[in-house]
Amino acid sequence: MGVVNVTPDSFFDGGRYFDHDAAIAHGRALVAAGADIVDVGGESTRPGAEPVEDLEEMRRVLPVIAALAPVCRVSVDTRKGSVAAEAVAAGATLLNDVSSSLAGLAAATGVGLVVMHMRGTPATMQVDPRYDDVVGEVKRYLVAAAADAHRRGVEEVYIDPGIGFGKTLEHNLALLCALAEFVATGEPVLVGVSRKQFLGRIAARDDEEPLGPEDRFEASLAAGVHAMVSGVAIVRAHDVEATLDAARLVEAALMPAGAPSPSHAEAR
Ligand code: HH2
Repeated sequence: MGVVNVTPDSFFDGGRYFDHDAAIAHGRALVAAGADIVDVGGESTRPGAEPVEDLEEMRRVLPVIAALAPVCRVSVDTRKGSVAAEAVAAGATLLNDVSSSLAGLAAATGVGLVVMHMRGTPATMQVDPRYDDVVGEVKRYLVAAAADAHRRGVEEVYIDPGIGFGKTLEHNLALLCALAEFVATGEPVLVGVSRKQFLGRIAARDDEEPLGPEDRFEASLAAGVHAMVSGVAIVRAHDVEATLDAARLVEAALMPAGAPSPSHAEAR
C-alpha cells in the first residue's frame, strides 16, 4: 500500500502532494512502482495534528481518488463517515479507518475496511499512553472490532495495531515483536511503520539526536521486512519501489522456487 497525503502538514510528505496534479502524478508513480493499493489521505494524523473540516478534507481527496480509481485500487485514509462515503462514490474500495468507527458504512457500501488501534485522538494520543499489557489489549480490541465488522456484513477486514498511535517506543517495539501473534488471529494484518518517529530513535547512534523523517528510510525498510517475515498481508509505505524490492527477496527466501507452498507442506 503506497501513501499519498494530500495535506500541507503530514509528518513526512506534507506539502509535497497538496496540489491535486502533484498528488495524482505521485499516485500514478506509486502504481508504476508496483503498489497494489494507493492510500489517499487529506488529514494528517501525526501527534498533535490539527483536525480538518469535512468539506476541506473532501476538497483535498476526492479529485485525487476519482483520478486514480480507474488505474488502481484506492483506499481512503479518513476518520470521517461523510468523507468516506463520498470517497467510495468517487471510486475508493477500501476504508482505512484509524478511528475504527466506519464498519457500518463499509457494510452498507460493500467495500473493505481497515480497523486500527488508536489510544485517544491524534491531538492527545501521545500524552503519557499507558497499558498493562499492550499486546494483549491491542489484540483484544482489534479482534472485537473485526468481529463487529464481520457481523455487520463487511467481508474484507484488515486489523492494524496502529504503530505510533498512542504508544511509546517500548509499546511500538512490543507490538512489532508480536506481529506474528496478530497474524495468528486469522484476520489479515496491515502495518504502517514507514518513516515513523520511533525508528529515528532506534536508528540513531548513541551520541546522535533521533533521526528525522528524511533519514529513516533504511530503518523503515528493515521494519517493513520484519513485518513481511511475520506474515502481514499489507505493508503501508511511502517508499514503494524499495519496499517491493525487499518483498521480492522475502518471498524468495521464504518460498524457494519449486518448493511446495507452506499450506501444502502442512497438509502432508
Ligand atoms: N499511519 C499513518 C496514517 N495512516 N493508517 C493505518 N491503517 N496505519 C498506519 O500506521 C497509519 C495510517 C501516519 O502516516 P502518514 O499518513 O504518512 O502521516 P500523517 O498522518 O502525518 O499524514
